[in-house]
Amino acid sequence: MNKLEETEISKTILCTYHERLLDRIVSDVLIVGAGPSGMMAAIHLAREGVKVTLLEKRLSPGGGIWGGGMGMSQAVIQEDALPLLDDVGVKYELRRNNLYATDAIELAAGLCLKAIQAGAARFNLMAVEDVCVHGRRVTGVVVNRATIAGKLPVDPIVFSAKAVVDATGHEAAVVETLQKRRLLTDSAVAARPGEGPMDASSGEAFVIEKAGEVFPGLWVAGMSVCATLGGPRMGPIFGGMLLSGKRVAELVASAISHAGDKMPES
Ligand code: 48F
Repeated sequence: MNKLEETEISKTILCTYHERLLDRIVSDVLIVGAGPSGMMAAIHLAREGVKVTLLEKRLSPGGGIWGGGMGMSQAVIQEDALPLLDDVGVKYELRRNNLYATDAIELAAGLCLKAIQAGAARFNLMAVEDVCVHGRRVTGVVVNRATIAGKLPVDPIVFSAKAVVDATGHEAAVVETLQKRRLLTDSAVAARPGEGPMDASSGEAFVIEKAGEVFPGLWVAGMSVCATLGGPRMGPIFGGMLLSGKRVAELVASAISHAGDKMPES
C-alpha cells in the first residue's frame, strides 16, 4: 500500500467539500429537511434537471424514517405509494389489510442514494434558522452549522434559490420564521392552527392534497403541511410523505419553469 499522507487526506476533504458548497450557494431549489418528503422531492426535481440542494440539520439524512414506530425500524406503506418504492428499488412485503412493511433503514438509505445519484446535493449539520425575503418573496435561507446554532455567537451564511421547500416535518421550521414576524398573510396559513390529533387516513390525504406554496417562494411538503395548515397527525405510516414530496416536486418544477426569466440564475 502507498504511504498515506495525513494532511493530503485532510486536503481532499476540504477541497471537495468546499467546491460542492460553493457550487450550491445558489441553487434552483433548496429543500430544508432530508426526511422522506424532502428526499422524494429531491429525487423528482433532480431527475427533471433542476439544481436541487438538501440542507439537513442532523448528521444523517432520513428524518423520522429511521425510528419506524416507537423505535422499531419498520416503515409501513400503503398501496398507493408502492410505485414510488419500486421506482427507488426498495423492497416491501404485504403484511395485512393492504398494508406493506419495508425495512426503515433500507428505505432511508435507498431514498438518499437515489437523490444523490439523480444529481441532488446534500449537506448535513446545516441548521436553517431564518429566510431571506426580497420584495415579499422568499429568495433563500439563512444557515448555521448545527453544532453552532443557538450555542455560540457566530453569524450564519446564506443559500439562495428560486424556490425553498420546508420539509422539516413537525417543526415546520422555515414557515415558523415568517410566522413569528407576522409575515404570513394567507388566512389559512397565518392562523397556524398546528397539527390535529391522530387520524391516519385523513392525515395522509391532507399532506398530499395540501402540499404547495404557502408564501411566495416558500413551499411545504410532508408533515410540515399538517403543522402549517392544521391537518391531523398520522403516526408511523410513510406513503403520504413520499407522495407529498413527489407532488411538491411537480408543483415547484412547473412554477420555476413558468417563472423563467423573472427568477435569478443559479
Ligand atoms: O420529520 P421528517 O421525517 O419529515 P417528513 O418528511 O416526514 C415525517 C415522518 O418522518 C414522520 C411522520 C410519518 O407519519 O409523521 O414524522 O415530513 O424529516 C424532517 C427533517 O428535517 C430536519 C430534521 O432533522 C429531519 O431530518 N430539520 C428540521 N428542522 C430543520 C431541519 C432545520 N431548521 N434545518 C435543517 N433541517
